[in-house]
Amino acid sequence: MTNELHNTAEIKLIIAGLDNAGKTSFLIALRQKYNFYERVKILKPTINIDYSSFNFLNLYRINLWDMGGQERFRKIYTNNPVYFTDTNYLYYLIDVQDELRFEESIQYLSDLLDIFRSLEYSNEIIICFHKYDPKFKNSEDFVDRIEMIKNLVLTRNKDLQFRFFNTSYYDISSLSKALSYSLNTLLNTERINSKLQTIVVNFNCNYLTLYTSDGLIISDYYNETMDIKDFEEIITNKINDNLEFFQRLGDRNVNIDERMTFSKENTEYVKKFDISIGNEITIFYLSISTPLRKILELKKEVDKLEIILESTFT
Ligand SMILES: Nc1nc2c(ncn2[C@@H]2O[C@H](COP(=O)(O)OP(=O)(O)O)[C@@H](O)[C@H]2O)c(=O)[nH]1
Ligand SMILES: [Mg+2]
Repeated sequence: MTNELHNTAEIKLIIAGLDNAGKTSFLIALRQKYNFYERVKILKPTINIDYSSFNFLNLYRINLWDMGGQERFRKIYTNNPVYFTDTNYLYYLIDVQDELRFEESIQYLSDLLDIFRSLEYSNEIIICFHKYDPKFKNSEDFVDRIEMIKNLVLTRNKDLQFRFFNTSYYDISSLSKALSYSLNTLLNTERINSKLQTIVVNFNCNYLTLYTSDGLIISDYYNETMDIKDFEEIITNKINDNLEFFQRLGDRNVNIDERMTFSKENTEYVKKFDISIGNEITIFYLSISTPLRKILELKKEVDKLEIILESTFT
């Protein structure tokens, strides 16, 4: 007998890359941010694969496989494609600070891609240019390195699809953005995204983010002028501020589910949704910034999201 009321879909994500690329720290940072502590264990130290798994929205079990990148282990994986079967997404980390090992890293990637070809993997391969720390943000040298590797990977693998992210352990939102990308695709969030798209267009939004009380971004939009630096300064701070605000209300047993702030140029609107998923209530927040003052219309549109969230996740 099982007391589970619903099935949990299994999702398998593999994080690969050379030793020292930052795989373990990438996962540790995500675990810290999202409390992914639930089940972390080292599988057979002889093959050096770290495995961790966690529940997402009570609906999915996300299994993260950290494939240790030392040469002696790499041979074991590449000779045993079974480790890679049923992978939903492959993440490959390249240390952008370690120019001396680019060639080796591209070679290992190429070995892995051959395996994924043979397994008929058809999703995008997610390449993270990792250790792109905030202090290198304006470095032309780094931009050039990344452009060079991108071109190489794309021209040598025209039969495969890629998605590139710049990530750094010192920029936690860069890590969650990279992770959210695959999860969003796997979670079937099209209806949510198309509703949000309508809101963005109708209200000419500066930005819009849908996230959980763990700070996991489910869906987001930023207008063209928003760069990575703005993202950090504006969005991350806003999310933290909103989460704190609603947390404080909750601590005082005050039941308010929206927040509105006006500045000279913009209206900021945040709405909290309590959605019952499985046996538990999951809290979502939708934050919107718009130059318009059409408050009633905005609320009306946002309210419609509740039923879409319910039908997507239950
Ligand atoms: N500067 C910088 N160092 C990092 C970053 N991520 C990891 N590191 C460091 O890189 C080293 C290797 O990291 P680790 O996660 O053990 O790599 P793994 O061998 O791929 O698992 C450690 O000293 C980390 O502290 C990053 O984004 N920026
Ligand atoms: Mg490691």
